[in-house]
Amino acid sequence: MSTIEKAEVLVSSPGRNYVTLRITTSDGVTGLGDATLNGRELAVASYLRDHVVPLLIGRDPSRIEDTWQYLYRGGYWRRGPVTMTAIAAVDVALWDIKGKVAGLPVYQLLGGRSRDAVMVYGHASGVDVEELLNDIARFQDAGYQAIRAQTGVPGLAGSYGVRKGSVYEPAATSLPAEQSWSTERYLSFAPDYLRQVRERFGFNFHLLHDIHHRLTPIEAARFGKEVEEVRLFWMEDPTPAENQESFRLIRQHTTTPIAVGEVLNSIWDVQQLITEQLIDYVRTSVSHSGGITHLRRILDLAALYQVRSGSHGPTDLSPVSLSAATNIDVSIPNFGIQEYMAFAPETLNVFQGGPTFRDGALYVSEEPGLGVFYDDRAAARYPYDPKYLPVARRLDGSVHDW
Ligand code: EZ4
Ligand code: CO
Repeated sequence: MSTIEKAEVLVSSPGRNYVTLRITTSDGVTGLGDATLNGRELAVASYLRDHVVPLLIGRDPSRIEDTWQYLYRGGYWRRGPVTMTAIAAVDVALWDIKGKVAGLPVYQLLGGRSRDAVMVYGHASGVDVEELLNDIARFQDAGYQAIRAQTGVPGLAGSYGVRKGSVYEPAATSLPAEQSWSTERYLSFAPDYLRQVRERFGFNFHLLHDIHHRLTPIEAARFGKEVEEVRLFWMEDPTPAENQESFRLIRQHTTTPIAVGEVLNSIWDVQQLITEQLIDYVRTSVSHSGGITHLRRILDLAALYQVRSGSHGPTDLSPVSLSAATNIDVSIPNFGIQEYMAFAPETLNVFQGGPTFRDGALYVSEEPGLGVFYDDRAAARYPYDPKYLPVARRLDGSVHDW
């Protein structure tokens, strides 16, 4: 029997910080898992190194479900981003190994293809509306069929989702940067700029918008109602989702579709959102929600309630995660859309292979497993560089959801 011989936790910063788990079997097969948790990287690295790797040595790498249950139930302390990201890294690495052993890409092990292309959405942004409109034109020229639009709110310092230069990275400072927030200013500005986007570019593409947990349920209801004429593909994270039932209030007021889940980690975190049909897209990701094994379970539950996938996929999820996500996206019946941001060139020096982007879509790798290779020599040039996500404060100085 083949056994797990080695599990290495690799921390590097090629363009941004990544934590990667590499499992090697006694037959010399390696598998990669992404363990990156933006701004809290070393907590997951320690969880793996100190508490998970010792349990993996000598185990049968083919027993993916059993290993998942062993780490989840066996840890006693359940759920949460650190635990679920660590379990995800192990799970994804074992799927990678299983694919390589079988000589098949992972999607073949998940039932094969349901579609040829994986529609993605890109992030258009600008410090003001004019810059945003120019950016949307650029994304359309690059072939995107779905575009997320974010811009700065006049009078507020710093904005969520506005790119500086060619790469968007909100975790950019050695201590958390502070941004300001005013719900009143946002609500009187955002519906109007989304209307301007439709006036300029029409309705022949999918338009998305991320509220990033900033509104109360009744404010989100008002926003959703006001933008109905804009026909958003979705409004994302309209309100924090710890209280799943609060989405009922939003639903009672608006037909604007809702996407939630990038900060959630388990099927129980989205259970009520799904079973009560309070959302339209679930954004739990392969790396922050327990890996391929658990995300598939979430998406199967979602399919029963006509909730579709919309996996989180910014660059703080590594190319290993993007490959795993794409393998799920091509295979499931209830695929919705995949978030996608181009990686920095340094990232692609270290993580080689994975899906390819063409005409607004991702095409899955046909290599056995996930098809991503981690280049240790290249990684050695990019040591870990601690960075934090910003915090948001209201105009009276109190802390708001970032
Ligand atoms: O802010 O992943 O929809 N995408 C997002 C992301 C998150 C980052 C935080 O690390 O909301 O841009
Ligand atoms: Co988001």
